[in-house]
Amino acid sequence: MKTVADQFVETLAAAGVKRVYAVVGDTLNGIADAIRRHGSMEFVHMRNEEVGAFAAGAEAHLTGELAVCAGSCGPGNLHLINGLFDCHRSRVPVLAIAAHLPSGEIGSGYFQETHPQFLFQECSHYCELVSGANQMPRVLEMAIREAVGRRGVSVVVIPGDVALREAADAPPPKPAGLLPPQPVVTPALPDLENLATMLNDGRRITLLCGAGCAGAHDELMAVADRLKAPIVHALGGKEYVEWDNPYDVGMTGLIGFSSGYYAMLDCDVLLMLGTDFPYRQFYPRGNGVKIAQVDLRAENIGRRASVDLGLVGDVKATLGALLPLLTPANNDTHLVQARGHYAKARKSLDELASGDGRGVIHPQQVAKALSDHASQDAVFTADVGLPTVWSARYLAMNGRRRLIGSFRHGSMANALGQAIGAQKAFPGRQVISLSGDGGFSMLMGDFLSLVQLGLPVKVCVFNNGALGFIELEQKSSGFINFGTEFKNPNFAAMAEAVGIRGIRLERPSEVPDGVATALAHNGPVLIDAVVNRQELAMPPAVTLEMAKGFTLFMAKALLSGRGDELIDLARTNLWR
Ligand SMILES: Cc1ncc(C[n+]2csc(CCOP(=O)(O)OP(=O)(O)O)c2C)c(N)n1
Ligand SMILES: [Mg+2]
Repeated sequence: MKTVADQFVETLAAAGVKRVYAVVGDTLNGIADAIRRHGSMEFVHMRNEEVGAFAAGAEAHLTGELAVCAGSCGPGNLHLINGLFDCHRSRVPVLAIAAHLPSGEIGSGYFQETHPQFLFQECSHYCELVSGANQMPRVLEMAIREAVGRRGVSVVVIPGDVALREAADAPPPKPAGLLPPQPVVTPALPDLENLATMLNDGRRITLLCGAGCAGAHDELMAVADRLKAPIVHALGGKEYVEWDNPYDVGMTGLIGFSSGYYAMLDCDVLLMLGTDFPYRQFYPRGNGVKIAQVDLRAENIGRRASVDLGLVGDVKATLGALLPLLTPANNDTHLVQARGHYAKARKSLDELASGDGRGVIHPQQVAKALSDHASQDAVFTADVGLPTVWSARYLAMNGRRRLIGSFRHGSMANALGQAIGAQKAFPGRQVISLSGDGGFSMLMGDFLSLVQLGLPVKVCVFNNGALGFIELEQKSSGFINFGTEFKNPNFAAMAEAVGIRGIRLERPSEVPDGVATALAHNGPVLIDAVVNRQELAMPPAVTLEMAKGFTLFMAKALLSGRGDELIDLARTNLWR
């Protein structure tokens, strides 16, 4: 007898799904067994469903194709939620299978009862309960189309017993109808002409580029050249924009650097391309600065900064159509200034990574060493917290390397799961997780999956013994550091104990060889990089508020007998 679960798996296969990241159990057993019997799809046995959702998200991010994760009823699928929020906000196509209670028990306060259709509502485009065999094929097909077409999460909630019923007689899914290709969206000519007029009238034009610039590198270079415009990027745009780019002036935002920050403020026209960069304080305000924005999603336009012109279109097609309407700029002063500023900012950042740590390893040195030694098509994943800062500033992109993080949802503990998904999707590529000690230990169970699944992921733990990013936050807002310290094990020894090569770095002189050896190792590795806890990752501009906060923090630290922390802070940051 063909079951609903069999039909479910056949549809997934027709949509090109190659694996399902999941923790099996009770109400999910039927679907898991159908996957086993179908034979064309891998059931990736995770330790925690949340990690499975991060893994599916990374796979979808890298391939652009549908990826799938699953959890059993109640707590099993609840664990998916945080990872799914990340997938949804990063706009990657992921289908979650939320197995549900036996259908006859729904609403009775049964063991493990939750209401997934409500719980997953906010982190999905589409979330429906399958209540009968005849309903399943259409629900699953609609879920797939929404996830892929609207780029985000769909959730199919399916009671365990419904999955085991006899399948309804439905035509087999047709891949071309299941996965219609994405349209190419170009604004109407009069709107492009308005944009061209604004840009042709500008003298100091800056481009702010985000993840929507994927695939538009050539067009971006041509427009920047025509306008002699510096290019600032948001973190989501880094992997698509930064490389082979003579107009690049770095990143803006809290974790960016000064040249990006000033190129944004010091322009008369800002053109935002495929970016939803959220920090409003970094946008130019007043003084006659004009802002234009191009985005595929109308709802993104004007929601961060008030725009003078908003166009709905994809960046590549829009820039291609815009280019012939632009007159070449005859003055490159703004670009030259911004580039000069960038060279200085880059030099001082590189100096911080030089390895002259006088006893302590500065995390910048480790990040730069990873970038220097990684293969040319490496996939990097970065944990939220300071590892994201080091990744933004020190990982060199080249058009083939990829960088994934939790850049919109901002969840800790993303990097290991994303590395698992990246390595599953690309077994032959080098995958490097830049993990915080907080992030790594938060979902450490799936470190064991590297052995179980045979994945040669390189995990670099930035072991600063603290929730470092939060310590910086606390300092700059006048709080004394509190609730942030870790009593960590020797992570390298721990790795060895579970069958993974461990390399511990305690001195700056050990970093280059240690990183090179780790990356050359033919299997999973953990680098336990014991880095400076008191590292001051300076934002591009220190506001009066931050300066006040910092002064208050210093006063409080002195008064509460924690002057030694201040000495450490000064010793490791000022006297380098
Ligand atoms: C799940 C979750 N909990 C809490 C936070 C708030 N938060 C952001 S960064 C951070 C510290 C991260 O510490 P760690 O992983 O050790 O990295 P570090 O900044 O020390 O390098 C915290 C607690 C979050 N973003 N996500
Ligand atoms: Mg830490």
